[in-house]
Amino acid sequence: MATPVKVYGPPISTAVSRVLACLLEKDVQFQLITISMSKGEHKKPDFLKIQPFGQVPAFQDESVSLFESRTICRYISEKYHNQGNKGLYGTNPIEKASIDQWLEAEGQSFNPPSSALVFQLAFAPRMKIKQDEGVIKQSEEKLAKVLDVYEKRLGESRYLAGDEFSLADLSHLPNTQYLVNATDRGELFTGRKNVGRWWGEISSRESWKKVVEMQNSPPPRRA
Ligand SMILES: N[C@@H](CCC(=O)N[C@@H](CS)C(=O)NCC(=O)O)C(=O)O
Repeated sequence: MATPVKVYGPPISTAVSRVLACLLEKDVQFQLITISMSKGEHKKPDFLKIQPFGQVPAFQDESVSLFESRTICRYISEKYHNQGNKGLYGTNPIEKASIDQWLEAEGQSFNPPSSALVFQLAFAPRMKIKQDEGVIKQSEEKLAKVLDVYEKRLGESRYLAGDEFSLADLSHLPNTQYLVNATDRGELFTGRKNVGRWWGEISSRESWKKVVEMQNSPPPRRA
């Protein structure tokens, strides 16, 4: 039996949960090694050897070490292309290019305003950090413009890169989960007909429901 791959980081991290969703879609055995960010474990020298920026996730597959969640997802999808959801990263160059295009849109256009809103609206209050109203307003305006583009696209095709669920859709799950369920800005998604329909479909996948369960379970106790 193959050695399970290792993912380092807490499932509540959006970048970690992206990788977990991909592993579950691809039916890849993994070991989750919880890193306590509140204790600063992600800045310790041993961790920096596998994630030099001191961020989560880090990932290991035998002798391979990787960081950057979207890169890790691409690697998992390519290496384990014959198992789990076989079309997750496309099956030919045109499908892959379309998935890459929307993955880039997620990373470059969707993620900056949505992760700023997740931090300001969901995490800052829990961390007793003062919210920045200027950042909230600006991010909400930027995200609304991105979602107008998505609304049009999702009126033409069922998923972002075409008619099948792909890595491009998966990559949007973590930030959207927080915005819809842990802030009062869910309307940005559910108030748009096609985006709301898409969110309903992608968030009810078994893989994502398992990730949300992991986020809601207390971290394992360590000796
Ligand atoms: N682009 C990176 C972002 C990683 C990232 O920002 N991780 C956050 C948690 S979601 C983190 O480690 N923050 C702590 C820090 O930057 O010190 C990825 O997708 O892996």
